Amino acid sequence: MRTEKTACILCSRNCGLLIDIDEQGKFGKIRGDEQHPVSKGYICQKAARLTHYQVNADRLTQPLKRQADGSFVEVSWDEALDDIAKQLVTIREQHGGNAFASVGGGGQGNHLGGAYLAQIRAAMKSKFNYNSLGQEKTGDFWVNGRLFGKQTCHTTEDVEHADYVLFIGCNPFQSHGIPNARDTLKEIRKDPNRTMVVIDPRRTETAKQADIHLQLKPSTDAFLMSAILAIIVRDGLHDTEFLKQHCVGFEQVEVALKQIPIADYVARADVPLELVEKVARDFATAKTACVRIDLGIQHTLNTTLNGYLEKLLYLITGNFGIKGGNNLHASLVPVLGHTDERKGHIKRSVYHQMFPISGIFPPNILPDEILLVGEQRIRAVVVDSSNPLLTWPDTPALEKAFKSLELLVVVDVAMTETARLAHYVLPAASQFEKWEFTGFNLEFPRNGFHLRHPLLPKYGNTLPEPEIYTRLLEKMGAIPKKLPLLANIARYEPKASKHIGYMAAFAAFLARNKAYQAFAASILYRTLNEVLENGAAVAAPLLPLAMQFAYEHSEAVQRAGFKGNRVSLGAELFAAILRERSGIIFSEHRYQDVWSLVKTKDKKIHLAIPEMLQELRLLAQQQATTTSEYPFVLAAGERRSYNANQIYRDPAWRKVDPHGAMRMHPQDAQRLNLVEGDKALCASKHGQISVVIEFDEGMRMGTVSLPHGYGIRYNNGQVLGPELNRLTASNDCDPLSRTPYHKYVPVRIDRVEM
Ligand SMILES: Nc1nc2c(c(=O)[nH]1)N[C@H]1C(S)=C(S)[C@@H](COP(=O)(O)OP(=O)(O)OC[C@H]3O[C@@H](n4cnc5c(=O)[nH]c(N)nc54)[C@H](O)[C@@H]3O)O[C@H]1N2
Ligand SMILES: Nc1nc2c(c(=O)[nH]1)N[C@H]1C(S)=C(S)[C@@H](COP(=O)(O)OP(=O)(O)OC[C@H]3O[C@@H](n4cnc5c(=O)[nH]c(N)nc54)[C@H](O)[C@@H]3O)O[C@H]1N2
Ligand code: SF4
Ligand SMILES: [Mo]
Repeated sequence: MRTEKTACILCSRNCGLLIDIDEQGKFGKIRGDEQHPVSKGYICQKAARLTHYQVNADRLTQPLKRQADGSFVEVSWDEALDDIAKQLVTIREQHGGNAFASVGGGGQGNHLGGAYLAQIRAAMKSKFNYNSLGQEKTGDFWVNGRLFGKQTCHTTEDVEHADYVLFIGCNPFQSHGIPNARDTLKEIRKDPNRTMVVIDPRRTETAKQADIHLQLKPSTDAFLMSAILAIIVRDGLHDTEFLKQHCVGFEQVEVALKQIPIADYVARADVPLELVEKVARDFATAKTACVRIDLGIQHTLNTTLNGYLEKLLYLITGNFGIKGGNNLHASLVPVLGHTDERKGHIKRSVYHQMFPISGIFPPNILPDEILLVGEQRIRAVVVDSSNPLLTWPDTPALEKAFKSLELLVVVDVAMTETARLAHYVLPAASQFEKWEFTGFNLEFPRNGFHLRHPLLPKYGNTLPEPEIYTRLLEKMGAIPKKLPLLANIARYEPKASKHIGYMAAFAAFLARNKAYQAFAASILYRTLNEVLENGAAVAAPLLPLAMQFAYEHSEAVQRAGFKGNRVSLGAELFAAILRERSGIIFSEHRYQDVWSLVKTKDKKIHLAIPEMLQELRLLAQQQATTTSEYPFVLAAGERRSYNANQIYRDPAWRKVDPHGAMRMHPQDAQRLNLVEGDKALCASKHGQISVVIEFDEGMRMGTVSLPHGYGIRYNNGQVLGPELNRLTASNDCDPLSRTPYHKYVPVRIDRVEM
């Protein structure tokens, strides 16, 4: 038995883990790694079950090719990749870059493969990067772009240190998303001087710990948040000094807020006015306050506007750039790009003429971009680390679209519902069999990074994604098989130089060979392979990123304990990343540094966003969309104790909730003549699924919820739990970001007679 260090791959927190592994490679006890500089030993109940991810009946071991009759045969890697390369090149030559899209490229634990997948897009001359961030967070990123100058400016919230915390549409007790969530919540609850407010239609596990719970009507957050903002401005509680010094455009915002009919909007949210007045006042006057939001406002009506109003809450009260407030953070790995739709050269989708946000296209439009464009359609798709057939809106539309493709390749560790439609299924090494990391390093002022080492030998005939995509690029002729000059420099460079000489040669090489710039990741990988031990060269794209980061943030890196000048510091950082098995702190900023992370030219926050002020004006006209035919609002995709996206496929991992039950208030159930455990039919305008009823007094009347992460056919068997996205439709989405209204699905529920 040995004990290895790694991290949990089930949510964006990536808590550090210690896993006992026996001689056969079987996982034993799993516990938190106290030396992990961010999670410090914290874990939740989900991590202990990771053996079900590592070994299960759906694990892929061999490349598979689909036959005419729909069955799969095993093929060699060369056979699969030769044919895929040939087909991709033909499609590119005949139809150009519009004919290809990538889907996914990283999940909750794995972002390394995505850097390599991006090269396939480049080789295909395509800009079409579709992934799940485009069905939750892009509205938020768009607002960041306008406020802070670039969509790469990503905000975080210092819940751990705030005196007053507003949780809007998130349930960190179950979904985490903030450092050591349950401990952090407990600390706030225990401290009489700190206040926790939860705004959520359900009395969630987090709401039960809160000082105040505003159990609003679903989808009315824009009304409630604008009323809170209006109260703050009416009572003169905004931070005029902060606004004068750091912001422009407040005057227009103020005019808009002064027109908000406060009592009317609070009534629309159906929460007590006095309580809202109190929250507004106490939030604005708290010494430090921050706001944490998530899908509750991102998967419902007014998605992008909600993001704007949420940010105004902390900005107009000056809770930005301080301990206990909301802040921007620095990133080592650029998960997000910047794409401003106002610039003419932005590549839009062909059918919807949709622009990317942070470089990402929204899943909602993909079926149409495949099915409705004729000659200009998307013909080939590579799916990586995603199971869109279950997780993207409108399963039937996506199924039809994927079935019509000329080439669908799925790269996954497991046989998924999406993989079953593919022409080729390529087996990836699991996240415990390869080098991995994520770019979910969202902390400020201290930010951490964890490169995980492979813990287990090769499983079957699997390969890590960097190897899969590099071989594919070589077979497509995008990069040569060997670059002897660079490899030689790497080999003969003195070890003490930590690759600085190599990087200089590499930069010179790319300057001379511009066509190779898009393939830098694979070139680094291949040419450093001989000098980095144990296959660590797959992580070599971190070397230039570390160097660039250290160059830009040298003082923050030095404060984190690294020595060197602006050039050598990055090499030191990379060496530490490779060495430290529990991860590292790579930057330690000061709060005032937040202004160096703002990317507007004048370094001010631009508060007035015309599109958002216009939406705010139109809000008054918004009508509810439930009808007598579809009287309930379904939150389609709740986070619970035993769901974790689609990462666990074997249902044996769950200790509770085998059916993924529909939660309903007992009085609603009584009216429908339903008792607990009953089967019912849940129908939206677009589809219907069967559900099992569970009572929950915490549900608001008239609302029901179903969990995310079910609907899987494990081992090609029966569907287990709700296939949520049979109920959702591609065009039920935010008009600006096109992110879906998963938390606002009007449904009817009927008892099934047995
Ligand atoms: N256990 C578990 N944890 C997870 C995941 C998982 O699958 N399982 N997935 C991870 C991922 S990918 C993500 S993005 C995060 C998401 O994390 P969260 O967004 O925190 O999780 P959800 O439960 O989807 O939604 C949060 C809350 O929104 C509320 N809500 C519904 N409608 C409305 C509304 O109209 N207004 C407001 N204010 N609230 C509303 C719901 O009642 C719910 O409590 O979780 C991550 N963590
Ligand atoms: N109705 C509804 N739909 C939703 C949501 C909702 O609340 N309601 N939530 C949405 C949200 S917030 C998100 S983030 C998405 C998530 O949905 P997806 O984008 O589909 O991502 P995951 O569910 O994380 O899927 C992970 C896939 O990666 C595979 N995988 C695991 N490890 C590796 C690896 O190392 N390499 C490769 N190649 N594959 C690997 C797993 O087997 C699995 O198939 O779902 C969205 N869909
Ligand atoms: S699921 Fe999230 S919070 Fe729980 S152990 Fe894993 S990374 Fe940590
Ligand atoms: Mo997500």
